[in-house]
Amino acid sequence: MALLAILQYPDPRLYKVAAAVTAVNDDIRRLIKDMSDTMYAAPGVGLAATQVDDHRRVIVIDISDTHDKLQVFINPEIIESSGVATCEEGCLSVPGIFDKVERAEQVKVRALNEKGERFELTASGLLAVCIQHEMDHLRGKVFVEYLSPLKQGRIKTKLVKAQKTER
Ligand code: K1U
Ligand code: ZN
Repeated sequence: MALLAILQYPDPRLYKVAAAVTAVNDDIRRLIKDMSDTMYAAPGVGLAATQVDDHRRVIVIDISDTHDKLQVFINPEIIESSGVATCEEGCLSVPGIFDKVERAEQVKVRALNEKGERFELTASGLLAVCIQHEMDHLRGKVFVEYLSPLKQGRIKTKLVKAQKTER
């Protein structure tokens, strides 16, 4: 089992835009395994490759209580969205910070699975929130950027201070 280091906000590498995966091969499957081990150990319900400093379009999500319903999204695209919902979000790259974010209530996603097969899925509730949150990571966006500049400044100050005392 390989646990990967999770980048902490405001690390500039979190702002990189991920590139499309060109072949779903053993290298990508190793990344998926390492990312899922890292997500379960954190613990979290999702993880984007960006957060482990790998800038390819790969997401893992498991919103089950039993940790046995891993969902893998390679090169995800939202092809339909509807409604508006506000949900309290957290992020493994922004430890200890939770705040409300408004997003689409339902999304239809097209992606590849770990075998390289194309699939489409319609999601609502926590899964829809998680998909949108992780897809934001792939385009270099962290959820705190939806908050006011005042809150963003406070969060940045708090986390930079915490990271200095950790060293
Ligand atoms: O992207 C990430 O850092 C993962 C993030 C996903 C997420 C959760 C909730 C709303 C939006 C996005 C997390 O997993 S934060 C940790 C968390 O929410 C959690 C941890 C353990 C059990 C249940 C939830
Ligand atoms: Zn996150």
